[in-house]
Amino acid sequence: MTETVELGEYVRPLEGETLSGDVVLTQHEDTGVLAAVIDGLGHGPEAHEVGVRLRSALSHWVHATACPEPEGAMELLHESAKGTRGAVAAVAWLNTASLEGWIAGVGNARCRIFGEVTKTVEFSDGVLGQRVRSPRPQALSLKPADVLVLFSDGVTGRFGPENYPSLDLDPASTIALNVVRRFGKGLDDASCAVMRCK
Ligand SMILES: [Mn+2]
Repeated sequence: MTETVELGEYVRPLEGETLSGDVVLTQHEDTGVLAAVIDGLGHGPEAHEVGVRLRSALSHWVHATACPEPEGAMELLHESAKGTRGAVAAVAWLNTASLEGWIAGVGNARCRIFGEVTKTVEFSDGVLGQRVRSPRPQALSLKPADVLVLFSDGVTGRFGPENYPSLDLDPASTIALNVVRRFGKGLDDASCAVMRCK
């Protein structure tokens, strides 16, 4: 089967930590692909534990759900984060045949789409497991060669195509690595998940 969407991810823990509070998920399913960046509050092992818990819940959910919807994803993450220190997250789902899907998130994780124009999606304030305003998911409609990037607040929000001219030439895993290496702040866990349409 020819993949129409390539996935990539990269996580760099805060310097001095071996475990990252940022945890990333990229997953192929029969009808589409899911990518998520989950940022457990704080740093180190406890934050990592929250991130892993939410990643696991999201991974099982998307595998078991015929038609994943953003409300379901955010509700699942919120419920799964209860009793933990909390997290923020950005999630994207894309149907691999139509290149349509959605983006949803809570808190300061972000989404940027590089295509004919560069578009940034930000999410409303909140903490999964504690308080979440009704997320306003956004519809996603991509074209071949578009690149969608999810990243945590450990990555500076300011980079644009001019800062990464070879972005549309690189494989998804290289894009994720470069976004963290070039635009990571260094004072926080930093992570990136990438969907690259072919
Ligand atoms: Mn962070």
